[in-house]
Amino acid sequence: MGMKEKIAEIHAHFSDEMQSLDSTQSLESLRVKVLGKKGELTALLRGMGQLSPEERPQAGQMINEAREKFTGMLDEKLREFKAREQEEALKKETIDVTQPCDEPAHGSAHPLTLCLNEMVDCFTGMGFEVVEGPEVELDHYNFELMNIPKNHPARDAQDTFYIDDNIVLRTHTSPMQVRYARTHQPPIKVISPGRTYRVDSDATHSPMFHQVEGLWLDTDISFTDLKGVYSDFLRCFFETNDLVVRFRPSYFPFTEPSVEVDMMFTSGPRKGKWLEISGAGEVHPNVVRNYGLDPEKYIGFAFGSGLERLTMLRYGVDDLRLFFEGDLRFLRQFN
Ligand code: 2NL
Repeated sequence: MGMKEKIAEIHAHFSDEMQSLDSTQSLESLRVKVLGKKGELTALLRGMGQLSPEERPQAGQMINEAREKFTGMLDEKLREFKAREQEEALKKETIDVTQPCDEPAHGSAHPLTLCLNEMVDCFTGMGFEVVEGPEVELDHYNFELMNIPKNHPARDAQDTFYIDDNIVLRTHTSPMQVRYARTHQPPIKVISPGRTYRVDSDATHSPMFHQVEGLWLDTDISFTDLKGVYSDFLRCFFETNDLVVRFRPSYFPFTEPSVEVDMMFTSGPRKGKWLEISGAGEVHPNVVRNYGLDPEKYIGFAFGSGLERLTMLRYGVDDLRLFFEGDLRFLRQFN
């Protein structure tokens, strides 16, 4: 039998077997059987030694052509199988996205953060801008420019954390408002939320606590504006119109006159009890002067509210320390 017939026989055989292939596995066995080291076509190549030198080139060419043809057919079939197998796998491995499963664990905002965001929303809604500043503050800004003189008891090392003779942990956020007022022209209408520090620790006092202080200064901002703005804020924050507000005379070095703000719910379970909310007042002329402004021309009000106090009232929390202990049983209730 000549080379041509031998190849034709292998080809016929190969084509038959190609027909009955059903997997990549049987395909690879056929590849080995025909094209492998001990394969049928490879055997022909080995047998070329017996051919005459004139026959060899033509025989070699025929074998190589057959080899290329078979490889091409096998590779095409392989692609077909792979595509089919992938399709079947995808069908089999379909995920049922409607099947119920465990909720992934996720965190939530701290109650103080929730209430601070509420406060910021209420005040920005009335046109206030939010300004923030350093917690480590110069004594000069924290006390001197806020009209708190050198011998004032608030300056005592027993009440204030001193870094050195001239530097303190701020005891309120108003020094930031001094920084702001000295670099901006009126109207000045800002709130400054942030951490503040005082040497104090019990069920209602923490050495670190948060204040939201407010300042509105212009040529014509009166005590009436304070009453309106702060009452509106409380109705916004507690989400009710059923509350009354009163302004009780008080004293702060940086405001004159100064008041304590109280509120009372007029409905619901906490109806009828006055609650102390905040300190406030008209900005003292000395402080206006320290802002670099003429107190004959500019006037306004300021207030300082404790975020922890307002959050306790809003959620009915009775111990301030719960905010700082990180007990998840407590924190999860504010989801
Ligand atoms: C308090 C009292 C207060 C302010 C804070 C303030 C004052 C000026 C400028 C900017 Cl002059 N901010 N803040 C005013 C009145 C009272 O805090 O014991 N609050 C819990």
